[in-house]
Formats: sequence, structure tokens, C-alpha cells
Amino acid sequence: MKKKILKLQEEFNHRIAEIKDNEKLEKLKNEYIGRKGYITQMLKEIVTVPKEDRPEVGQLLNKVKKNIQQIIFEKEKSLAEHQEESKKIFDITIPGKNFKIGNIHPIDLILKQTQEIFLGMGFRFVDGPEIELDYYNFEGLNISKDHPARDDQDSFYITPDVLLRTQTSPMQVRTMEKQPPPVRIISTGKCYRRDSIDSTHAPMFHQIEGLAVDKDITFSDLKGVITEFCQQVFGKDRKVRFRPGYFPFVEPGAEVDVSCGLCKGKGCRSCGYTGWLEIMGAGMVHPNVLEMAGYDSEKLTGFAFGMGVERIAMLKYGINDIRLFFENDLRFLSQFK
Ligand code: 2NL
Repeated sequence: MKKKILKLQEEFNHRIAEIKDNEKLEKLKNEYIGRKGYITQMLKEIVTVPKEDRPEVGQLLNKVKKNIQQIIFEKEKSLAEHQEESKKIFDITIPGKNFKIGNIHPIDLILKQTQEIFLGMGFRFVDGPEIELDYYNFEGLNISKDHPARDDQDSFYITPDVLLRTQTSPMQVRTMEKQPPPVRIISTGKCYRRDSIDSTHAPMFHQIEGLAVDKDITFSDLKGVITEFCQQVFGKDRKVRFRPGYFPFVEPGAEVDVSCGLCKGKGCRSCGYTGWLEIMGAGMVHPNVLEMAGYDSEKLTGFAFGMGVERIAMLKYGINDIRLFFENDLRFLSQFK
């Protein structure tokens, strides 16, 4: 009997080593430790063992039973783990992880596009401080302390002489002071004004300004550059017109309109039934501005223009409220790709 028990254990050890799935393991479990299994069978057979040997044989049988139970338990665990593991490696039906990639802010999109267009026409890009001296923001641009134009460009003052720039022109003045002509620059960035917030005004906004100074620069050059820019941003089919307009730093000055894209210039609600949309101010640089920067206004002429980036973006994308740009609502911002 003892031999038979040990043989049973040995046989079990061989058989379990071969097993690779739950179904076969379950069968083997029944075969050995089930209700009609070998072990139960042998427990019944114990009566055939001589009385004095029974305790020893019984103990051995119990030991083998426990042993087999333990081995089966371990095998069940390892099969389950293996299954988990192979799921991880092989289940190609699990959906991939969706990486969220951000997109460029619509204002930056217009800024980048604009820079590309003007770089293509030979302009250089300059960058400068948002905290400026009164001199560069106003005085050097022909806006003296008592000039009424200051009313439209009320600023945030840090001291009476230091303020948040109300336009990007200060960098143009700084550039002229620093370098001899010819000058062909684009200045872009944030500007600040003490405006009440509404659908077309924000206390912080972005501007794009251009300046070209050289011998023999004419209003025709300005018209050519601006028309090219408008057609690249809004489309080849757009027309551009120049109306007289006043800015203290230019003479003559002009307001620039682009033909309405919705009605093709016929007049509709979106263009106020005029067929035109105002997009920027421009003009020939005022002789006073050239002189203050140290340029000879008898020998040199120049043109300049300035536009609000938010306004360009609103016209291009059909947006009706400037506040959308600054509220950081991803449902809005993620539409510009
Ligand atoms: C507007 C009008 C304009 C300029 C900006 C400029 C700069 C220098 C000299 C002369 Cl250094 N002019 N810039 C000229 C005309 C118009 O901007 O309404 N911008 C949003």
C-alpha cells in the first residue's frame, strides 16, 4: 500500500507537469482528489491494511493528498497569471491610447501666417518690450503730450513716463534710431489700451505693424505690399481700397478696406451693406517721425501700416466676439488647425 501511494504521487507529479490549460487541470484534479478519485479510493482501501500499519499508511496518504492539493492550487494560480500575461501581450483588439495634441491659438496662427507673408516680401521681423517709454509710444510718433490722439489710446501707466505700449510702433522708432536706412521691418505683439470690454474691444490685443523707409518709397509701394498681403490672407479674388484717414504719424494717411468675401462686394449684413470691410490703417511716414528718429526727411520717404490681429482673425474666420480669443474655451480654440 505504501508503495502504491508513493507511486501515485510520482505519477501525479509527471502528469501535472504536462498540463497547460484549466480544463485538463480540472480533469486531473477530479481524477486524483475528487469524490471518486484515487485518494478517496485508497482511503477506503485502508481497511485491508494490517491494523498496526494503518496509522502510518493513513498519515502518508493524508500527506500525499495535501501535497497534491497544494500543487493543484499552485498550478491554478500560475495558469491564471499566464492567461493575464498573454492577454496583455497579444490582445490587438484593445483600442489604442488617444494622445491629445494641442493646437496653435488662432491669434498665433494669424501672426505666423502674416510673418511668413511679409518675410516673403523682404521684411525683417522685430520684437520689443511691452513696457515702454512715453517717448517711443507717443512723442516719437508725432503725438505730443497734449495731442487729442492720446484720448483714443489711453494706456496703463506705470509712472508718468513709463506705460504699457498702446501700439507696436515703438519698436519701429527704436529700429530707425539704431540702424541706417533702408528699413523694412514688421513688428508684432501684445498692446494694451484702457478700453471697456465689449464684442470688439479688449484691454489687451495684438497688432501687426510694418514700416519701410528708403529713397524713393511711394504710396504705390504701400498699395502693392498691402494688396499682396490681403490677397494672401483672404484670397486672390479680394479687392483692396484706400480711403483718406487720419493718424498723427503719417501724411497722407489712409484707412484700408478689403472687399467683403460673403457678398463679393455687393453689400450684405456682414459688411454693413457697403461691400467693404475695414482692416487696417496706413500711410506715408510723417516727416516729423523720420526727423525725430534721426533720418533726413528731405532725402528719405517711407510707408507704414498697422492692423489689429484679432480683427483680421475675426474677419477671416467669421468670429463675432473678440472675447472668445481670451476665454480659453477649448471647444472654440480647438477649431483652428
Ligand atoms: C491702426 C493704424 C497704423 C502706422 C500704424 C507707423 C509707424 C511708424 C511711423 C508711421 Cl514708426 N506709422 N505705423 C501707420 C499708420 C497706421 O495703424 O489703426 N492700427 C490698428
